[in-house]
Amino acid sequence: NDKRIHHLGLQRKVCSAEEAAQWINPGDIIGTSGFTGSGYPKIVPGALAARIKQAHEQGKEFKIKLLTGASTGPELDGVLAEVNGVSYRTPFNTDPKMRKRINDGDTNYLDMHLSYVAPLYRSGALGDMDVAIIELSSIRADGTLVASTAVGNNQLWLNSAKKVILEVNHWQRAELEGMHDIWEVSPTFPQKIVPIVNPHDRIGNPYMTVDLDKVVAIVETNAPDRNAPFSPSDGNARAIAGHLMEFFNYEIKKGKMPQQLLPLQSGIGNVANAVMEALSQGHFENLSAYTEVIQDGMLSMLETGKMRIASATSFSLSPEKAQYFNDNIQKFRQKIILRPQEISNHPEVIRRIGCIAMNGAIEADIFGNVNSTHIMGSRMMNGIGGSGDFTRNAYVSIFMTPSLAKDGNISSIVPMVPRVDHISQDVQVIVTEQGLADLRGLSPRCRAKVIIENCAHPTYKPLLTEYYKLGLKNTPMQTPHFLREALSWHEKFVSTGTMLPK
Ligand code: 0RQ
Repeated sequence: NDKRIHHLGLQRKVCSAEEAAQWINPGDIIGTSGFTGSGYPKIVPGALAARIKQAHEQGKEFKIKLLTGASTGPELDGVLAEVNGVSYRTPFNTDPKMRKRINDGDTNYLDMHLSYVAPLYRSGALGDMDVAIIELSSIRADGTLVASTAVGNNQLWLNSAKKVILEVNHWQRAELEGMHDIWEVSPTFPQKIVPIVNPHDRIGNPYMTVDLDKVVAIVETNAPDRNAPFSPSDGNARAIAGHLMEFFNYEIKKGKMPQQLLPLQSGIGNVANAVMEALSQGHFENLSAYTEVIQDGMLSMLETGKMRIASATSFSLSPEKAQYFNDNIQKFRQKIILRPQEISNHPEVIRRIGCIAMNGAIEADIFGNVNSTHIMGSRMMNGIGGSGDFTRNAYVSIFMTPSLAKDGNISSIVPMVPRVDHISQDVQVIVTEQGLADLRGLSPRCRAKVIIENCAHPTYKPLLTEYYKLGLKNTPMQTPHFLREALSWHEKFVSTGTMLPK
């Protein structure tokens, strides 16, 4: 009685996941829904993985190219990585099995800004899509489609693919209908202005469209989103959140930010969630978010009224909060807008509305260059995700990281980062549990002093100061470095397991 497919013609396309997966051929470019563990297809990828496994056992080649919104879950990236079924993956991944394939060289991975996926696809650089697999919460009587908990690149994939497979997921609430805002940029230049001035502005339709003749299969599922639990916020995360609250209060006092702050963008993870918790307990009112993902902390603030509106492209919730959202969706329907990722992360809008960007970093160097993606310069962690979309264009760009990693054997503040994802010109504030460095307006030499003084752990502070002095002695120029030692901390960690001297 939970009928979700209201279009008579499409009802006749319902089949099993195994039948649906037969439409996919070796070498196909597949575009799926899914963004940070939400809204990805749950069962057709498993059936495809079984086919790939069988083909490999018979000595046949079978790999596909996989384009998504962002990270998905074990039932998509996980199962396909397990059978070594993906030759090319873009734009973002957090699945451990897929990460291993990427780092082992089995899967070519293009890590890129999430707002750039659609423009790059339209340019032809990513090839022509063969099959789209899109999770929905329902199909309306007129054949238009209601997305589930992620919008991502869905509409573009639906427009572009030669064949479309739909997964209608009964675990997703039918009441998601009305929460999406689907608006497409013009495919040619000059593009239309994106008419969003406030996070609450709705500019498009609540449904997606598809050429019904392209729909080859529809599968019904009842499976939860991945929804990884958060690690409870620890002392470091709370200290980072505390420094940030102080910073916001100071900006308000100076009259540089309004009492309700500016629209927040917040990355994923333990620290981001602790910041949301701190905001929910603080004195701020009427907050808003123009962000990529809605996490637990934001949902709580929307419920208590601390936050009035959140615009994003998907959810990234713990299992408990996801269940809570499903059980109480009426409370949230008017307060959440889910947009295509090209719009949720659009530089034009981010600049116009003046976001506060808050993202995690793996490490930063003493001049404020940030590495978000590669461990020790080579091993891919996740990818840049949307952090660059927001960082370059926000009103203020903040990076957060504990000052130590791996039991203190790694300093997150280093002489030189072996990988730059966010150049120093884009990085305005760095905050660790030790303190906050407001780098706005500072030259490299001044940045180095503030970062070492405010952000480095006491264990590494003297070593960083020593390095900086060596730099001043050897190359007393705009950006003093001592090249022979610039990456020696990383080299030492790789060969001895610690950045600390003996
Ligand atoms: O390793 O998993 O082996 O334990 O890196 O570190 O401290 O748990 O931090 O979960 O906040 O992730 C940058 C990866 C931080 C994330 C990054 C090791 C550490 C651990 C994770 P283990 P933590 P977080 C919106 C914006 C890019 C995308 C983005 C990220 C693991 O924030 O992916 O911002 N950002 N998107 O031990 C070596 C160091 C280290 C280190 C930490 N200095 N050296 N290893 N680690 N610091 C969302 C989307 O775009 C979708």
